[in-house]
Amino acid sequence: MSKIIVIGSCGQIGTELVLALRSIYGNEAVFAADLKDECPTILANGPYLKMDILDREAVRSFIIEEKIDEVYLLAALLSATAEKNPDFAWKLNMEGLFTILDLAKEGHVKKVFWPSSIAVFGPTTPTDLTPQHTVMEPSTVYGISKQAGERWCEYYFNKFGVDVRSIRYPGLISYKSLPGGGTTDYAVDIFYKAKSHGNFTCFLKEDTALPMMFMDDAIRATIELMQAPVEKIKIRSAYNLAGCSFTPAALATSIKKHLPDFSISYEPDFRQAIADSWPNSIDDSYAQNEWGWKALFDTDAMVNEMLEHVKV
Ligand code: NAD
Ligand code: AKB
Repeated sequence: MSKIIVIGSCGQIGTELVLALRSIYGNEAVFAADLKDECPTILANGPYLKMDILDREAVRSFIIEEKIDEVYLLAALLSATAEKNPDFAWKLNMEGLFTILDLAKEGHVKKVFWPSSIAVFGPTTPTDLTPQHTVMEPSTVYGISKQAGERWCEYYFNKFGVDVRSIRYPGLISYKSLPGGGTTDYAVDIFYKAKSHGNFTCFLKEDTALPMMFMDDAIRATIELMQAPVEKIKIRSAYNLAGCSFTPAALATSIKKHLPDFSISYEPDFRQAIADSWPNSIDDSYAQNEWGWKALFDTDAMVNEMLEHVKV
């Protein structure tokens, strides 16, 4: 039975990923690890430890002593937060990755999951149905760190045989935990404001289309990618992944089908420039063809789930 650690477990993805992995591998087999002192109640069904991914020696000791087989490395600064603190974002997003890739290179870890993002694309990338292989000139520190991370993952696979797997997640939409400082966060906040206030002020312009995905699809994709037979994983940088794609105006229209009095207004801020540099939609045919990926939630299905489950 595999022993697993999820580092950055208390964030938007980690919370749901830990719960999903525990339901497959057993509660005791999946360690949740994060900077936070206390284990959040939602993750109290299994082991939790306080861990700073930047403390390379502590991370190495734990993983070696506990004989961890698989690492999911989620700790990072996201796009909007990273722009406010670029030096630290670069340090956090890169150093943690090297610590884990080196452990795998030395044979202490069998498999690594490290997420990339649609932020690897930039203003010169084709915006509609962005292909897997295309121009990538990211203009944010977050995107630069993800692109560099992808290159290093591929390098460690080619040179050292490290079994590292990755997805370019779109903006993720969830109700079990809140997003942590991204440009796509509006697409979660809108549901809380729609239910509590009946109106929402969006920090992006109404016609800003972005690739998005409901969290259930993202968690399923992550687990399917990690469970896929090694010969099916031909891309060792990161796979494009598509869920749904919409503008703030289109999302508001979908919400209004349930809440007819809902209204939206627009006050774009610095995140508009980040969003403008990212694709409108993604071509994920490589993920579909190589390991059988298929999204289940379109925009209306995601909106149904969010409005049903968001608690205000
Ligand atoms: P998040 O900000 O919600 O969670 C990150 C977690 O990492 C937090 O709980 C934080 O406390 C923890 N953390 C921060 N610094 C740490 C450190 N030094 N040591 C240990 N833990 C630390 O982020 P998320 O949305 O869950 O994203 C996880 C990963 O997925 C990131 O790499 C992110 O770039 C990537 N990603 C997320 C999205 C998305 O829409 N959520 C999209 C694309 C890619
Ligand atoms: C962000 O907006 O920074 C993230 C992402 C798409 O990587 N949600």
